[in-house]
Amino acid sequence: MTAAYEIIAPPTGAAPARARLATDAGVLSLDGLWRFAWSPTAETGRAPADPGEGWDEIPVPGHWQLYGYGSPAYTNVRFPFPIDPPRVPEANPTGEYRRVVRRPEEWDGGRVLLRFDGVDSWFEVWVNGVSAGTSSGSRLTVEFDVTGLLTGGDDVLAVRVHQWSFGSYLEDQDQWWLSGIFRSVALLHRPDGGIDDVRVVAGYDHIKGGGTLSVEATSTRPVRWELSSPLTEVQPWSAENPQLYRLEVSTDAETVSLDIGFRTVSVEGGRLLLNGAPLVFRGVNRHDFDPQCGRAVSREAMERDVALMKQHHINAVRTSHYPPDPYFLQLCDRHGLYVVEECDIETHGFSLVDWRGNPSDDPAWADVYLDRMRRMVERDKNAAGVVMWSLGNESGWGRNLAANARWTAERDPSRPVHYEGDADCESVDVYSRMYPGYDELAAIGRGEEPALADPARDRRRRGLPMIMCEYGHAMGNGPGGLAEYEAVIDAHPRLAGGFIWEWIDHGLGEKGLYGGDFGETVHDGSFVIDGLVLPDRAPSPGLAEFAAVIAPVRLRMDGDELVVENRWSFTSTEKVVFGWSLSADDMVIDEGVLDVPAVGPLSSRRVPLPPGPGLTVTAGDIAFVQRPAPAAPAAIGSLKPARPAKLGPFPIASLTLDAWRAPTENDRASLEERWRTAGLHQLVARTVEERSDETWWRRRVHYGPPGLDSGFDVEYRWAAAGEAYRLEVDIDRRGEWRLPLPRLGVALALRTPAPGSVWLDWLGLGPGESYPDSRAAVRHGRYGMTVREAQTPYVVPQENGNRSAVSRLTLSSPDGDLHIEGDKPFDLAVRPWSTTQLEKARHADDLTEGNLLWVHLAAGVTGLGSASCGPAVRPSAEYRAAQARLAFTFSG
Ligand code: IPT
Repeated sequence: MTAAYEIIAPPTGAAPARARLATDAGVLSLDGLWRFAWSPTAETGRAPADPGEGWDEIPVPGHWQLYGYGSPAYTNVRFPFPIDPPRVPEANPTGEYRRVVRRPEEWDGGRVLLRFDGVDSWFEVWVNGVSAGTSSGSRLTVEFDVTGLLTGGDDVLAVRVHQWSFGSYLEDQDQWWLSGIFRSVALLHRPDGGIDDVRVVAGYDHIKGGGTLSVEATSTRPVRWELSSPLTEVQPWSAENPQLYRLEVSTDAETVSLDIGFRTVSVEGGRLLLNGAPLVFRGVNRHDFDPQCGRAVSREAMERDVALMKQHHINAVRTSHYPPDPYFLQLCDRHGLYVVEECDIETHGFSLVDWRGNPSDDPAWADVYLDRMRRMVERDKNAAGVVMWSLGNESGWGRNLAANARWTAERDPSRPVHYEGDADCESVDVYSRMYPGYDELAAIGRGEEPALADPARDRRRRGLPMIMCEYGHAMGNGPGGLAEYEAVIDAHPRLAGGFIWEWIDHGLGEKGLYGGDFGETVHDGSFVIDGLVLPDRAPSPGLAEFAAVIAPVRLRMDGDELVVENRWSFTSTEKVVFGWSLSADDMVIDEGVLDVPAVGPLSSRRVPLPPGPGLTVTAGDIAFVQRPAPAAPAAIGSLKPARPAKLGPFPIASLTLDAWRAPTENDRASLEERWRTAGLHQLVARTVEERSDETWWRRRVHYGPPGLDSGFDVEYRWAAAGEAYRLEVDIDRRGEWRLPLPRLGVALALRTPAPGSVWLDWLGLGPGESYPDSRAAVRHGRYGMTVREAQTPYVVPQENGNRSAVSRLTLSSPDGDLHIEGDKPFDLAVRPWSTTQLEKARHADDLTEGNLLWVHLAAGVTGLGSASCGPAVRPSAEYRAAQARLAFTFSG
């Protein structure tokens, strides 16, 4: 038995795809509450003519799984059903939607279209029980002509949506499986002689200056158009200066308007250019996502995304892995973001069966492929921000994708075509890779990538610019190593930048639920939690790091000169205010404005620096550079051996060697196994000796893992110095250790009733967390926050909150203060829970505070890397010391 949703076919009854236009013709939103009935199988027993009285109600747009019908499920690559295309399981959850509509009386004559912007995954529409058509392509707009079906009175609109369909085989993106009418629905009046479609190509001639424009409109009546400025006067559009112009196109029946931007994208001499200048993506991959509403994202959420991206210097978005809500593209045009718009095609799960039966190369799927591409390109062809079309993601290669590339190049020669899976660049205009290592990226930058077998193809590919459509996997704590990527990009004009994977953690609900939390049997756990912002869009330290790495102005000190590098392609630094300040210890002693003559786009300039240590120079809130002053060493009185039971107001519960961390998700994919094999997580202590001499009370302890003869020899030396205490710790690695250590130092557990409320004040790098390969965003200064605030609430608890280059700190509780001063800068983490608690927790709310404050003082820590999908920690960011000495003064 074959169901309609198992027949591989483009929509039926659909009007031709066309551009999204603002119009003075009637538009009636059908968003709001609809009647709803859910069935676990496709046979719902509900008739399309049934108006659904007495049924439940559900919001449109929305996903039914988020309103208690069925449940969300997360898989990355694997299809959650057998690969048996185009067939899908009998258990095919189905939603019946009903709503009464009435054609507005003022909609005289003409036609009426019913528009759906997103329905997951296959649906049929009826008006008063008569079918208007069927459609799939979950993230693609479709319009049905319902003119003849509407009576002018109350008409029953019925939509039956099936969760699974043949289309699901093309929608295997790494995200939640969520169904239903999840984008807006509207009824549109199409007056006779109205304007059905407009296509604008607005270029910019950067040599002569001025715009070029071609406007094509589809109507049965004569068309006029008018631009808000003469072409000779228009300013070019770019992400740096997103200048838009209003274009009105009219007939005597309808006026539509478009906000257009003049820009020319080209590939010349192996480089990607915009208006003749280098186009370098400092971008992110963005899914439509909201923790409460899934892919039914509100306008506010989209506005927040764009505002956050702009604040963090991001200039580009790849709409992974489907066309976004159309409003998002309007925001990109308006606020300035370059968009690589991607088609709703991903057949990734076929990779697990060696791509057998991959729809991308099966002629039976050709029409459906082309229909998807066409619906994307036609809808968004006028968007200034869209600078490149992408055929889809992770769908292998085959003739249907090649045909889509051909069609697109013909339909829209103004934009290059991208698809990472076309590894030989047979049909695309840019070479694309995901998660390349640094060496591979540099080799491509130099044009030295391994040759293709076919010399002609090889020559062509070698002449193309290259982008990383995904890099810098932002899962959990990370990514580390972004500055190194940026340095490689900077060094090679062929490299047109890339897109971090990904923008937002897809954690659902308050708790940040991920794969498996809904009882799914097939799932990929927390692999869906890999964004630069947490699910509630709170920026993670990774976003701050990325912003600092890609900042459009870069400052460097070279002797007594400041080097100001302007990385904008079109904007000078004339509006940037440069400032300087001098601080001694933690006090600003002098500050002023630094006179930096305007630096033109893509150039740099040197200016003299004010002399002296403790210097900070800033370029607005875009960039900073520092020459920190060395911290003054603490004056210590004469020492007498002592064993403190208390430090300041805090009784000491324990003091131990600390060579472990709650593995990050990047550690899990790389170093964790080696660390565990070495037993770093379960060191056993044996006191070798305790004795006092004239100065110190000494305790020597051996720490070793069960079953191994390696370990650490540690000597703790305590002394009283007047009112203060001194602690010195010598750590020696014993035996064969060829591995980097998570950290090396000591952990102090201090008793206090409310450890999270303890106030932490420190002098060092901050205010955010930092690691050896993620410290571009932090600067030297004095910072204060509660211990609770010093934790980064990653959705999956893991190592976090390290503060580097700390020279001293104060912990304040209602009972008093404890000051800790290091002889040398150290790494600090202060937590209201132990490493073991952090390691065991699956969700943030598994972490509960007890009555211990954990103070981790380390000589060094290992960096983060991005091994969860990409390169491991670089050797330069590994902590490998064989010996360490730590020395602190504690005072109350
Ligand atoms: C890559 C996917 O394109 C992306 O959707 C996401 O799943 C990412 O991986 C990992 O989070 S594909 C992978 C084979 C590199």
